[in-house]
Amino acid sequence: MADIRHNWTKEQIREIYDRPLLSLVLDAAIVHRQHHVYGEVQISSLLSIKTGGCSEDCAYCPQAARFHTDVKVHALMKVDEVIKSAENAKAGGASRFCMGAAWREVRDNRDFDRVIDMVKAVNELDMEVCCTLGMLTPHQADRLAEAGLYAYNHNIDTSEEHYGEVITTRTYDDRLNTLSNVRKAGISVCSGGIIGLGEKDDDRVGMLFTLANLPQHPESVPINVLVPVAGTPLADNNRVPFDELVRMIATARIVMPDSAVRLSAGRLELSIAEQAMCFMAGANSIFAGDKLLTTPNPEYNADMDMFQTLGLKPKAAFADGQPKGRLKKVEEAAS
Ligand code: SAM
Ligand code: DTB
Ligand code: SF4
Repeated sequence: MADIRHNWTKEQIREIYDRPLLSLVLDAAIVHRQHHVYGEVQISSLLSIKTGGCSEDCAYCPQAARFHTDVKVHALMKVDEVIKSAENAKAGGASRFCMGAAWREVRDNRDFDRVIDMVKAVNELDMEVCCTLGMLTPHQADRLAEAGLYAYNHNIDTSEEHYGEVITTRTYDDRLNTLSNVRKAGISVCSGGIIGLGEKDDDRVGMLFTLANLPQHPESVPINVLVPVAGTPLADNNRVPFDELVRMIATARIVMPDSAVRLSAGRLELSIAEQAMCFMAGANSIFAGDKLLTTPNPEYNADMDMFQTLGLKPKAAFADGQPKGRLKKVEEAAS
């Protein structure tokens, strides 16, 4: 088994990232096989519970109010609509249900109370409940944990150095602070980023450096390929060549051996052969269903055909040893 390390240097990560592609994939596949059930893939389903009109300026995002995109603003959904959607996702084989809101941060108001009700209701369905709602205070993280939230997604997106080129309305430290609040509340952490934002290879390495040196690795690391959306500042960015995605996934797998590495946004542009290489390089989680938050994703049946072809199988909910309900609160765990 590979050591779980939190003292990676950028040079060590860069050396891995630069290995000849097939050697890198083989190295990652070995780590993957030692730390995970090879061929088992976690399936998450996404639902945008509050869409568009966001006050932030994330240059990639179709939901930022300041960019003129085709996204229609939609207020927070009703609890029963969300339950129906979660039931459909479960019937389709998803073990995790992730609810996303186009918010800069959570506010302590009736909308948050309603999200808490959604979390409780989806938890009752015996699915792993996940949310991505923007920045959280310690108290808000605690309320979510009490309601049965299993995981919280909050991406650092890129390196600390490149962050200001992409987002100016919040800082890298704001992101890290929320991740720390989530961790302390005993919620499983999901954090990764996007490639194709105009970053250099060193920024990709820098992003993995930040994640891999957190006091505890995120349980889940989504690697998104930019979905360029008309009206956003990054709409005309060059497409990321698939070998660079494979490199990123393989490097994430090697530096965070126990984490689930999620092949996230951007799958619609990848062939089955290209996705197969990502799975071989250590990806063991996907978003399934024909929509991400606002952009399209492969059809569910097409994904199941791909699973059949590649000999992959969906992972059951709560199969990684984390029981339903919150992880031990950090201060409790330490005492
Ligand atoms: N507003 C919350 C936040 O920013 O944390 C939650 C929703 S936000 C849409 C969730 C994540 O989606 C972002 O952190 C970003 O990594 C990803 N994302 C947004 N737009 C994207 C795009 N066009 N392509 C790829 N990933 C994208
Ligand atoms: C993540 O890392 N990727 C998902 C999820 N976490 C919330 C979001 C991808 C969004 C892609 C653009 C869209 O559909 O709006
Ligand atoms: Fe808002 Fe999240 Fe989109 Fe940024 S990524 S504009 S915070 S919805």
